[in-house]
Amino acid sequence: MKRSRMRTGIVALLFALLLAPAVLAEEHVIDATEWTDEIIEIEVTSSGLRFTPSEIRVALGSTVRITYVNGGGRHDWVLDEFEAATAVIGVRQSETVEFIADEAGEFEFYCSVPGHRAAGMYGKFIVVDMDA
Ligand SMILES: [Cu+2]
Repeated sequence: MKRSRMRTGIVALLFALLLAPAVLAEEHVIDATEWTDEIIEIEVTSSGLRFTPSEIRVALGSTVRITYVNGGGRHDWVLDEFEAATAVIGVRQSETVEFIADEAGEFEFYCSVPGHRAAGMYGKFIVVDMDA
């Protein structure tokens, strides 16, 4: 009895270990609110019509440098509220944009190629007022 329960536990643990990387890749969150570097440098990649990370958190007032590395297709990385946008680039190309996150709130970055945002090519950009 005891042994079979332990075996079930081990099988469950193995399953969790096997599944964990896939789940992390799907819902990758970067929380840079505690980063103390002068410039918050984050690499964003895409695979199909998905960005990774899909959620980025920074502290209000941060200087943010996003480097978008295109994993396939033709895409860009756009964040309207901070007037940040790369050009539409091809596979394995990259482009960097820099801006100051000077407004707190929850925003959405996306790909502006027609149909891509609607198909799920977007993510959350959250600016946290650490003094609030
Ligand atoms: Cu796109």
